[in-house]
Amino acid sequence: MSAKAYLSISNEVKAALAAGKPVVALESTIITHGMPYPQNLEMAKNVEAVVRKHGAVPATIAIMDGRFAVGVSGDDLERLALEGGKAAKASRRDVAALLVQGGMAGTTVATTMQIAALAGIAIFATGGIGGVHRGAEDTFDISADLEELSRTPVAVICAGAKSILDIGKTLEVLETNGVPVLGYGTDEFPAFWARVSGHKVDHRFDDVADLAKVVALQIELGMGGVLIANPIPEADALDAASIEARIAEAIRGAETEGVSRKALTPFLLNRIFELTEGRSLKSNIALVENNAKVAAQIAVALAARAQPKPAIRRA
Ligand code: PSU
Ligand code: MN
Repeated sequence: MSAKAYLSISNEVKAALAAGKPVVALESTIITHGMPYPQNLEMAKNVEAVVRKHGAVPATIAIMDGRFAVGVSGDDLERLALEGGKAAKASRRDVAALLVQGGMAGTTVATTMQIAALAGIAIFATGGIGGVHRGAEDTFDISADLEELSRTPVAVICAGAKSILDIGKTLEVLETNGVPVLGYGTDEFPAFWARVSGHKVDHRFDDVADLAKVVALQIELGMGGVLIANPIPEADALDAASIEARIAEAIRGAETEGVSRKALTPFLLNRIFELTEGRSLKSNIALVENNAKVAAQIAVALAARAQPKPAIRRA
């Protein structure tokens, strides 16, 4: 049985894919482990609306009842959002076990990429990717997202990486993995809540049609994924110095409480939301919506071209 046997694609997404219409994949760890209820559900619905407004069909991806669900909506979306951190967090290594257990899981960037590729979706919007954690020289904590980007033919539109990570090391690993890091309207790789990080992207593009060309070519060449960095809108950005102090405090808390491995990112996100009294959450939602808009525009540009045919497609 192939991995495709586990796919459950909604009728709307299936019809859009069959007709070559633009589709944008959306992840779900951001729903289960990235934000509290009910803001997570509201965010998920708003992001889908943004994708539609810009001419594409949204496909929220999760593991539901032991299946790869593509186009999660309605009651299922509500169930996932309510379950929150009690649901599993599915990275690549968890997938087979979770399918066997038949449960519900938020899919990380890595797993959402895998499932999107399986379904034939090339464009995926998220908030921030996982990466190399600060202190990784001791902990070895490097997100599986970075490896997935090197092998799975999907373009991920993000607002960079949070500085809960070591952004310099994250970019080094992406370089080692051969992942193109493109800036949309920026020379700098953004730092999630801040528009700048002090680190450059590999290539800057100011036109979504050009980004679509690069994505199509990367996929045609069978060279894996693409990371597109789209800075948070100016009006929603937070003051870099004050957020940095909160991040440092959250990391100290994780160390004191001995939080590590897959629990670390959700712990830090939650602490930072508390420490900023929700301001970080508001910005987080704004940047995801902004990424959904750009992803939809790229998907529209890509659909206007010949459909990319992946040279290699692996689950
Ligand atoms: N970074 C964020 N918000 C998030 C995540 C990362 O700013 O919600 C989620 C994404 O789903 C990402 C995952 O793929 O956390 C990375 O987890 P880990 O570091 O355990 O690989
Ligand atoms: Mn990790």
